[in-house]
Amino acid sequence: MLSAGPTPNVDSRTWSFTVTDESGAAKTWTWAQLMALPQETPTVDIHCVTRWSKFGTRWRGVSLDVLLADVESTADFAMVGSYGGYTTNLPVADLLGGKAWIAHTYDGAPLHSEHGGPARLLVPHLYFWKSAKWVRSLTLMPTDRPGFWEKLGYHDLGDPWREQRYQGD
Ligand SMILES: Nc1nc2c(c(=O)[nH]1)N[C@H]1C(S)=C(S)[C@@H](COP(=O)(O)O)O[C@H]1N2
Ligand SMILES: [Mo]
Repeated sequence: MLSAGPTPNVDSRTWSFTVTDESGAAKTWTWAQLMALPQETPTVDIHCVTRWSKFGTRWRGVSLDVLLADVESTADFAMVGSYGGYTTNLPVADLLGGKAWIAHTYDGAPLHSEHGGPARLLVPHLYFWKSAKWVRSLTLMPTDRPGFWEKLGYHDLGDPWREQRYQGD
């Protein structure tokens, strides 16, 4: 399970990322605006639900702490959306506190389109299906709703240390 559909052709010149809060207020960043924000270079281990892990992967991107700093919200959940239609849900608490990034660089090079370029969500402490490739939006939600794989039975949180692969794990 790598991509649920074809690789969408997303150009950084037209790419944007929008956060919408539970009142419907939206904030959008263009590529240039994303690049002008403080950047971080996390080195992290990633875990796919199909049991592979990759250790010490090197990324560069913007922390969700930065992107959500000025967003007025008390919502506990988020739905992340991608170019191409993929969605995945996760608790806001798992996006904050230095645990999640909008990543645009992998191993020192621009993120390859197959791996979500120009930018993807990176949430390494959860199973990798939460790390939406070709990321485009984040919608804050007072109550949890299932995303693409979650509707098909995958777990709403997906903690690899608790082996939360499927609903009920
Ligand atoms: N937009 C989108 N993001 C996605 C997926 C997808 O199908 N579409 N698959 C997920 C799954 S199941 C995995 S394991 C990883 C794979 O990332 P990779 O192709 O960079 O290895 O992307 C995740 N993000
Ligand atoms: Mo996966």
